[in-house]
Parts: sequence; C-alpha cells; structure tokens
Amino acid sequence: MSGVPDILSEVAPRRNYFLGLDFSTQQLKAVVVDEKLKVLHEAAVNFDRNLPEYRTSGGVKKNGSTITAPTVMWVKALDLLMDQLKITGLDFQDISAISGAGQQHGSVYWRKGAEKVLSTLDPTKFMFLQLANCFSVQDSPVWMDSSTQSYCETMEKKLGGPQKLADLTGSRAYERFTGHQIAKVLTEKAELYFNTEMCAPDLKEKLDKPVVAHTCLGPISSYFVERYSFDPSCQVVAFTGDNPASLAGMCLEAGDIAISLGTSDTVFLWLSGKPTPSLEGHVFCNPVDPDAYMALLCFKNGSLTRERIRNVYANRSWDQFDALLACTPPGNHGYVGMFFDEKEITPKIQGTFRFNASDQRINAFEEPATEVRALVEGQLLAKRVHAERLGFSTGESCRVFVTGGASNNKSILQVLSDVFNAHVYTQDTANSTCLGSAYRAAHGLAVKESDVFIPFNEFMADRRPNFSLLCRPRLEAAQLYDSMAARYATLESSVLTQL
Ligand code: ADP
Ligand code: XUL
Repeated sequence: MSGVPDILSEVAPRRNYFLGLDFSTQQLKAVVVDEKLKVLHEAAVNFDRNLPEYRTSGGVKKNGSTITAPTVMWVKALDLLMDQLKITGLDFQDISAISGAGQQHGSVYWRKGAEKVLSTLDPTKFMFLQLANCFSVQDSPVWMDSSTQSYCETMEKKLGGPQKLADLTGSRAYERFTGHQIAKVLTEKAELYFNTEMCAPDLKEKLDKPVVAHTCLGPISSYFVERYSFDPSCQVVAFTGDNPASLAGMCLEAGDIAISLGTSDTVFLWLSGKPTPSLEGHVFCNPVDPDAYMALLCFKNGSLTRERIRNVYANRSWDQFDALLACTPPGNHGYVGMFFDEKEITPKIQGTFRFNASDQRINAFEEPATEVRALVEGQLLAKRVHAERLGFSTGESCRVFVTGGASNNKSILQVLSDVFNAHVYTQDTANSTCLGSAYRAAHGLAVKESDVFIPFNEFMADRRPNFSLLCRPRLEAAQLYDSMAARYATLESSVLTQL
C-alpha cells in the first residue's frame, strides 16, 4: 500500500553475537564478539575498586592459609557488569549464545531452597539482593587457599598414594581442589554442609552429571530475558575454568606452549593421545575437544608477587620496575632468587630464597635492581624447568603464546623469550580467557545447529585472532639461560630437601 510505512522492514534484523564472561580472581570481565568473532564490546568490574564494600584485597580475603571471596560479591559484580555492557550500546537481543569461565577450584555452596529462589527471580530487582541469603557458606574458598593439607593427605592415603590419585584424576591432591574444600566444610562446619542443596553426603549423585565442554545447556533464564531483553532462544554453553578457556582463546595447537601471566602464572599445553599424569602439574579435560586433554602448571606467586616487589623497590611504577630490570644483565651476575610469598603450588614451598654466584644462601641483595631481575628470572626459569619435566622442549622452533595482565610488559617478555629461547607471540586482545569463552559460545552453538561435532580448530580456521610477534630470543642470553636453568633446578631441589 503506497503511503503506509512498512513497519516490518524498519525493525533491525537480529545480529549473531556471542558473549564471553570471565570470573577471575580480581575482576569480572566480559567480551562480545560478532559472527566473525571480532571484538565489539568489552566491560570489567574490579572487585577491590568497584565493590569496596566487600573489603577484598586482590579480590580475596586472607586469614592465614584460608583464602576466600564473598560469594555474593560475584553476584553483585554480574549485576554491575550487565549494566556496564548496556552502557556500551550493546543490544542484548543480538546475543545468540553465552559461555564463560571462572577461576578454577573456587566453590559455591547453595543453601537449601536456593533453586526455588533462582527459578522465581524478580526481573525488576538486582540479583545480589535476591540471592543474598542463598549461600550456606558465605565466603567461597578460592584457588589460592592452602588450608586443606590434612584432607589432601587423607585422600592420597585412601586412594593408594599420590601417583594412584594422579592416574585416576590427572592430579595428585592439591589443597585448592574442590574435593578437599568440600571435605573441610563437612568436617569443620557440618551444620552448613547439611544445609547445602548441592553438596551433601550423596555428593556423587548430585555432582555426577558431567557434559562434554561444547554442550548447550539450554536457553537463558527468563530473568535475563525480561530484565535485559535477551532473546529467549539465546543458548548457554557449558562454562569452564579460566585456564581451559584461555587455551581456547589462544587457539593453541599441539606443539605450542602458552604462558598466562595473570594473578596466577600458568603454563599450558594441548595434549593429544593418552596422557601420563605425574606428581607435578595437572592433566585436565580439553575445553574444546572431547578426545583430547590439556596439561597445566600453576604458579601461585605470579602478578601479586611482582606487584609487591614493584611497590617496595620501584615506587609502585611498572616503568621504574622495567628500568631496574634493564640495568642488570641477563644472568644477574650469578645472583638467583625464589620468591614464594604464598605457599607455592609448583613446587609446594613458601618463603624467599636468595643465592650468590657460589650458590650460598644470602639474606638480601645489595641493589634493588638485583632483586627485580632475580624475581623475573627466577619466575621464568621455574616455568622452563617445570615445563621441561612435562616433556616440553625449548628451542627456536617453539612458539610461546602469552596472555594475562603482565603480558603487556615487554621487558618481562624479553626475558621470557631468552629463557625459553623461543619467539614470543601475543594476541591483539590480551584477555584470552574472556575471548575463549565467547569463541566457545559460538562453537557450542555451531555444533548444536549442525548436529555433528565440528573440531574447534576447523571452526576457527578462517576466524582466528591476529597474533603479533613481540620478542625474539637473543643468542647470547639464551645460551646463558640454558646453563642457568640446570642450576636453578639444582637450587630448587636443594631448597626442597632442606625443608
Ligand atoms: P586475572 O588472572 O585475575 O585475570 P589479569 O590477567 O588481568 O588477572 O592480570 C592482572 C595483573 O596484571 C595485575 O595484578 C598486575 O600486576 C598485572 N599487570 C598489569 N599491567 C602490568 C604491567 N605493565 N607489567 C606487569 N604486570 C602488569
Ligand atoms: C589453576 C589455578 C589457577 C586459577 C586462577 O589450577 O588454580 O590458575 O584457575 O584463576
């Protein structure tokens, strides 16, 4: 009909976007990508800065070896993040699928009755107000906790020793792993345990419903549809841990090694074939291929230790930290340091250990610059030594992909390149965990829609993110670090045997 506007043609067509979330130790982050997986929107809520009412430091609360985060703080962060995303101009109805990741091993304890509250949330109100009383344990143990040593010993004993446990699960017992944390709640706070909906004596029955990583769990809840105008068909793809999501975000291939320099430092590899778990490191399910695995080494003393040394010796400035690093030569005139502010995971040890060129333990270095270089070299030599024990070989043909907050620091990356004698690459967007979550959302939906499994790397083939070469190894420094790595391994063993 002429003269009558065609209302239907004026309605913008729904786009095909994907939302990735990352509940990390210090912040909650989000990224939205388009059909071609290019980043369109980003947002972040920092727990210390944006939610000071919870009084966290680095996103956590410490009480000796017990390290927790207020569970409801994470919910409030999600409320704030959704509003922030809206402000970026995102139209939530364009999101076709969501996935996400969280710091691994953190546990949430839903109080009896929580499921009912969750299924009847009022879309006119914030979630944190409605869920405030839904947690039987108010403070969630997080991955930094190391208060469950005795539970680890019991489990290893019951299952026939640490190697038997590693053969069964991919890892020997570590304090932060959820099984020990749940055992601690049962033993020390039985009344809370029995008031918990999802974690009770019939734990196996409640938790034993694993799905393969690319599974679409179902459509988004009506709360999000009504409050934020999501399309009701928007799919939620199974969430995973931050390190597996990061492996997906970096599109890692067999032979590559990835190093994440975040709150924790991690080293990870794609494992094809049958894995052989050992007493060091972890073997996890692969987040994008149900037939493959990934190997992971976790170093608890990562960015927070670098920040402490920066604050003490470099006036809280990364530029000054870099300047101190630059005024000492590779090899640090023979001085070596190990800085384990918190009880380390790889290896299990706490304290500061400094050595002179004759391998004698000393109390302090004379110069701040020596301390800074000892920290950086020590942290990176440890990664090389322990990665080699997983079967990884350094060398010019190897590619190291870096991510995490400290991967912005070129001076640290040059030392990494020299220590690993490898080219160092990074992605244009540093946050590979968030990005990996968005990629997994897109992949999960594509698999659901095609009804057959599409290998992730095939799906990503023409959508891969751009990587830039950041550092090349310098021959002389790389040769020096070859012998220094062997020396570091001997010093680390000597420290462990003296404990
Ligand atoms: P998370 O592991 O919680 O996701 P990020 O990967 O965002 O954390 O890393 C946060 C850390 O990055 C901060 O604790 C900070 O110390 C570190 N960082 C940020 N910028 C730099 C820099 N230029 N040099 C070294 N470290 C940095
Ligand atoms: C890995 C681990 C840490 C956390 C950090 O096992 O504990 O890397 O996932 O968020």
